[in-house]
Amino acid sequence: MFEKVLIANRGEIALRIHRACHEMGIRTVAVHSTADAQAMHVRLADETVCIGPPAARGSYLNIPAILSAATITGADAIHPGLGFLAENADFAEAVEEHGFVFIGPSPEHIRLMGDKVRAKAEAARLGIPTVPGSPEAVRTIAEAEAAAREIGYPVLLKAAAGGGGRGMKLAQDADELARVLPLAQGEAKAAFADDSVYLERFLDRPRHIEVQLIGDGQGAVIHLGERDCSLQRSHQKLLEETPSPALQVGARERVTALAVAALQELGYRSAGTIEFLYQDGAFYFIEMNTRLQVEHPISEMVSGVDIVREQLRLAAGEPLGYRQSDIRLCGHAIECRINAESPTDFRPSPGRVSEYLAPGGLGVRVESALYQGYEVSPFYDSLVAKLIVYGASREECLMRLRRALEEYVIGGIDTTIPLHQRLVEDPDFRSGAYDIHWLERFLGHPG
Ligand code: MV4
Repeated sequence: MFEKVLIANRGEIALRIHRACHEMGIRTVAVHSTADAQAMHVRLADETVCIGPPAARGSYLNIPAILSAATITGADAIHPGLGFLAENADFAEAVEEHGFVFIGPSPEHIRLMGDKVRAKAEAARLGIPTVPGSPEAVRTIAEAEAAAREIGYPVLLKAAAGGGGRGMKLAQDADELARVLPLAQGEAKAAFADDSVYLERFLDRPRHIEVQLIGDGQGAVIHLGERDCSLQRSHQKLLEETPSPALQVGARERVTALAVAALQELGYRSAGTIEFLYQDGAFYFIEMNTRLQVEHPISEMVSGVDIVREQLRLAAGEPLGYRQSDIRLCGHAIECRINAESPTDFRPSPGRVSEYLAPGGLGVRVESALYQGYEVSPFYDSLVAKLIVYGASREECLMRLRRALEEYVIGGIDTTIPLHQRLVEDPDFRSGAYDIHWLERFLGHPG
């Protein structure tokens, strides 16, 4: 096993990785920007290296600075966390070329899944159903219209280099398609330096269901069930739960079996997630994430598997060592993302945390790097805490969630806690009857 791991991240996820390392007797190196000198991930680590200025481009995205920090501290391996460099295949390659282990999948798998057109073709080849669409990027209006006639309107234009929903455009008919194609290409070019866009049939009220997978790159792959991530606003997830209240046992078995078989065929190593849209009883592949995800703790709560420990073990070359039948998915878990934002208009709310009291008790887990006196920086993502609650049933989980939200005190900044409190009282949410558009309507009817 590794002796020393450099954690190329910040905030709650850097703490999460530090904790997994220390439980395994691995020493940690924190890297940080000048804005994060007082951050919790820096305070807990065994060694720290300042790698640059507050703006992430010069620090958490600064590949030479991170590799230098690994060299001077004598780290064996680098964990990228999530966001920042976690799905940058060039970074994974550079880490390996410099003689460190990259704690994640192979650079080839990261690169494959980063190209949404290639990823979709690969998914289809691996037997995963995909949304009907253009098999390749469309360049001209004539090409786009021909593809749309095959698919049927309405169609959605998506950036090939994109993901996460940025730059998507909807077209109801050929006229609208001709109008939005250049807009979509322009936005794709600006956001991803690649103007390739492709078309898909538009699904009007799907749920977002994703399957958590772990492979050892030696043929063994297991799943930890699905997560329902349909509660989103502007492609930012607000709350996730597992199991999905929308899936019957048969549908769950179908989608997890498909996902496991695909990653076996790929020879995938490390943790990964396959995302699906689910509508009218059918699943459609949309993307694969080749990283640890923000919402991974809910899968840990129902499975008992420490996903970060598994990433570390597998990166060190250990085999998985257990089978699907050794995993029992039990109970229900919900994660609330708590952002330093106004709960009404979502404007960022950086500043000093004047008071901090985290909830506790049976079935309650808090993943956060906050402490009393900490200054929430305006430079980074506004996620400041994740409240994860476990219950034997969804009912029990909701009771406990309401109680934990009521206990949580974060003073001095605005947070989205009041929004979550409103959500847990809503009859639609409580019944589990929501799709990806439900939250926007809920937010449109305050109080
Ligand atoms: C779609 C879709 C409807 N039809 N594809 C948004 C993020 C990206 N990963 C895929 N996304 C979507 N793709 C087809 N063919 C609707 C969305 C979508 C969405 C998906 C998951 C969760 C929230 C969403 C919010 C708006 C749109």
